[in-house]
Amino acid sequence: MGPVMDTAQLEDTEREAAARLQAATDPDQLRAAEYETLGKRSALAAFNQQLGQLSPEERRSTGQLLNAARARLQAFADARRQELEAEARAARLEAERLDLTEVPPGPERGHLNLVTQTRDELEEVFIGMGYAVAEGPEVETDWYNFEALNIPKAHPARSGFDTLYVDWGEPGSTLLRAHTSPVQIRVMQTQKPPIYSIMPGKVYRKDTPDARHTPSFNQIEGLVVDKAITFGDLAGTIEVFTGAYFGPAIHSRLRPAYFPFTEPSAEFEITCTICEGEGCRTCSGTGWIELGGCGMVHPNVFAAVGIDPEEWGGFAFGFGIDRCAQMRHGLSDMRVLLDNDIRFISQF
Ligand code: 2NM
Repeated sequence: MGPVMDTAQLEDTEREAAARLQAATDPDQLRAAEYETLGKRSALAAFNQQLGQLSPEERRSTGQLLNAARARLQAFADARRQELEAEARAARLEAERLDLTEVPPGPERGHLNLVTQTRDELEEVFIGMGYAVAEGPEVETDWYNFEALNIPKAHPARSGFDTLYVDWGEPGSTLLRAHTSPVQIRVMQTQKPPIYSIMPGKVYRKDTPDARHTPSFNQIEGLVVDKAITFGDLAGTIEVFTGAYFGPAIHSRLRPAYFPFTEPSAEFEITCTICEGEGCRTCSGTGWIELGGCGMVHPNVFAAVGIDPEEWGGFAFGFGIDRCAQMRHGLSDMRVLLDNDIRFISQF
């Protein structure tokens, strides 16, 4: 007869096996620990091999003890596996997490370009006065850019000196718009009066860049078509817009001028924003700075778009967005607006 099994030793073995399983920190380690504690070469298996040396009664009761210990250890190992797999899954999710709402903080954050900010602010002023905002193509036809605007065939602007023509269709038929007035023509063709609209956008001229000119710049033109519109309405509109954008210290005045598309026509000046009217180098001591042009819509323009000039009247005006930004911020050289130099851009 062999030795009677030492149940205290079995308890120790079970405790050690449980500690070994608990010590595993990932599923691979757990598999190794299971092999060591429950496998063929484990201390537990060694107990099983001793069973054969026992009497039949002892074998039954000891066998039950061993089976119960094995079942508890296996259950413990299974629970530990679930725990470790859940931890591994949570760690992987955390590592792979992407925060799509993240916004880089502080000065690294981008913003709208100065010209866009200026355009948005000017649009707000006119929207506040009841105007709609219209847009149109930057590549235009001779008809929309010149003909419909009552600009004669012999006008110097129609020579290749000022206008950037595009190599498309008949020579001289297609061009980069030199003003946003073609959009006003398109609005009058497609909408019935009353019309209160502004047309902001890029325009192109064959200019060599210098401190005061860039070959592409931004313009806003405005158009009103309604009954009983007077020159006084035009002057009042320009005065209100000037004060709303530049501030209550800045006023406007009109000076007679000539444009083919308006009659009568005027250039408008505003109080010099540098000296507020005192007279300085920027305004050549006059206290005034020229900003744009305006006038009452010419009957020939109304005729081109099929609006009856006996029934409807209107005024139009135009000015540079870039020039507004220049005067608000004291820019001495317009070319900085196209340079894309981050040292300039990030100041606004
Ligand atoms: C200006 C100055 C004066 C103008 C006129 C028209 C139209 F389509 F009604 F004939 N559009 N824009 C106009 C008038 C533009 O810009 C300096």
